[in-house]
Amino acid sequence: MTQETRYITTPIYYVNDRPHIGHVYTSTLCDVYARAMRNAGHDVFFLTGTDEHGVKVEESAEKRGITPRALADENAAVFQSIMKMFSLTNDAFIRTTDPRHESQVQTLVSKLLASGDVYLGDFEGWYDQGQEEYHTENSARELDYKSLISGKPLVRATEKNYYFRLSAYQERLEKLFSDHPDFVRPSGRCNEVLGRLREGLQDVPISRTNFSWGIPMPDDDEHVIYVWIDALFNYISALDLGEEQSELGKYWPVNYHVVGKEILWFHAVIWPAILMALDLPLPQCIYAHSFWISEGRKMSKTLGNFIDLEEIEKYIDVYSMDAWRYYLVTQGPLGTTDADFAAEKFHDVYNAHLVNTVGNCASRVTAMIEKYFDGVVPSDNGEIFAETDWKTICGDAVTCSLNAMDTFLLQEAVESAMSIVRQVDLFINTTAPFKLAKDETKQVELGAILYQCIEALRIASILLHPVIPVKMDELHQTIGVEMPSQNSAATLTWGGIQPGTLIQKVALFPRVEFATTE
Ligand code: ME8
Repeated sequence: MTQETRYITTPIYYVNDRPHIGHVYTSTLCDVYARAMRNAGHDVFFLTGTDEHGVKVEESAEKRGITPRALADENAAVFQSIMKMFSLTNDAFIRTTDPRHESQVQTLVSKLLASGDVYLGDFEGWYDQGQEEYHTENSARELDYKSLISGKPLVRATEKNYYFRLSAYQERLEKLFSDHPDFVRPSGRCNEVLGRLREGLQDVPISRTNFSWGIPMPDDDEHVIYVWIDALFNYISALDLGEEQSELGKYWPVNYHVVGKEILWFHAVIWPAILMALDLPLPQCIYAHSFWISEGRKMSKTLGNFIDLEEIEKYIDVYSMDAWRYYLVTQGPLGTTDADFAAEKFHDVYNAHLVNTVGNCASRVTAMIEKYFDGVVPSDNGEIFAETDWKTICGDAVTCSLNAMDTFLLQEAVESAMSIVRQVDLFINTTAPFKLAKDETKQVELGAILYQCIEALRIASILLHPVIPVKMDELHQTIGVEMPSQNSAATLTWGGIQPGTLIQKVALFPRVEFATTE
C-alpha cells in the first residue's frame, strides 16, 4: 500500500522579534497534527522556519550596530532552539537567507516575469510601515487609516515597482472560494476573506527600492523582492519546487498552512493567485486561528502581561511540558474568538483534565492491578458489564479522534480520547472493583473489569500521545506498551495488552499548589 503524504506548515517567524506564546502556539498545533499523522501511518513533512529579510530586520540590526545577517543568525538560532525546547518534531527548518531559498525565489519570480504576471509600473497606496503592507482605499478606510497592529497612522506612498497582476485572478479566486468552502477555515474567517475579495482586487507591488536587505529582483539590482513574496515562497522552496528536480515535491500541495488571523489575506488570496500564475496546485486548506490575549487584555510588554519564553518556562517548571501543550491545544484560540491566557484557568484545567481525569484514572487502574493481581494484567474472558461494550466504545472514539485530527479539529480529537478516560472512571464507579476484591468468588469478574480498564486506558493514551507525548511515554513504559515511532494505527484495535503483562503503578500528574508565576 502506498503511504499517503501529509504536509503542514507554520508561518515563518520574523527574526526581529523573540519567540512568545503566539509562535509556540501555532508551532504546537502543527506538531500535534504532524505527530498524529505519523502515528496514523502517513508520510509527514512538518515545516517551520524564519522570515529574515525586510526593512524591519535591517533597522533593528542597525540600531544594535550589527549586520542584518548577524541579527538573523542570532534570532533564527533562538527560534530553532524552541523547537527542541518544546519537543516540536519539525522535519525541516527553513531560513529565507538560505541560498537554496534565495535562488529558487529568483527562479520563480523570473517565471512570473516571463508569463507577464509580474510587470514594472507605478504604485500609490496606503502603507503600514510596521507591517510592510499596503492597503487599498477601502481597507485603509475600514482601519481608520491606522495600522491594525501598531495603531500608527498609515502613510500615503508612491513607488515605481514591480507588480503582481493580482486583479487578473479575481474570478478564479472567487470560484476557488465557492467550489471549496473549506479552503479557508474556520468558516467565519472564510466569509471575511470572501467579503473583502468581492470588493475587487488590485495589482500588488512585489518589490521595494528603499532598502537592500532582501533578495534582488532578477536582472534588476535596484529592486529588492518584497519580504512577503519572498516569505510565501518558503512553503515551496523548502520542497525544492523551484528547482529542476524535487524529491520532496511529493508533499505538495500542502494539507494545512496554519497561520494567525492577521496574515490570512496573504495566505488565502495572494498566495493562491501566485500559485495559479505558476500553474502549481493549490493548498488544501488555510487554517487561520485567532489570538492569545493575556489576563483579559492584549499582550503587551508595558502592561506586564506578555507571555514570553521566560514566562512559559515558569509554567513548564511547575506544571510540566505536557500540561503546557495540553492547555495550549485544548483552550487555545482555534476558532474565531481570541482566547485568554490566565494563570488561574491554567491551574483549573490542569487539575480537572490532567490530575483528576488522566492522572487519576491511570493511577487508579494501575494501583488496583498492582494491589489485587501483583501487577500482572489479568484476563478479560470476553465479559461485558452493564452494557459497557468497550470494543464499540473505543472503536467509535478512535474513529472520531483520528478523523478529527486529520481534519485539523484538534480539540474534538482530544475530546474523543478524553471521553474514553472518563468512561473508564465511570465504569470503575459502577462496577466497584474495590468491593469485588473483598469477595474471593468474584476474582474472574474483577480481573475482567481491570483488564478492560487498562486496555481502554492504553487506547486513550495512544490517541492522547500527540498532545502529551512525554507523559504518555511514561505511562507506556510502566504498562509495557511500546509506542511505534510510525503507524500505531494497528495498535488501536481492542485487545492490545496481553494478559500476563507485568505493570507498575503510575503517578503522572502530581497535584501542585496554585501560585501565580510572578
Ligand atoms: O507574520 N496569538 O511573522 P510573525 C496566537 N513573518 N498566535 C500568534 C500571536 C498571538 N497573540 N502572535 C503571533 C509573520 N502569533 C510573517 C509570516 S509567513 C509566509 C510570514 C503567531 O513572527 C501566529 O501564527 O509576526 C501569527 O500568524 C504568527 O505568530 C506571526 O509571526
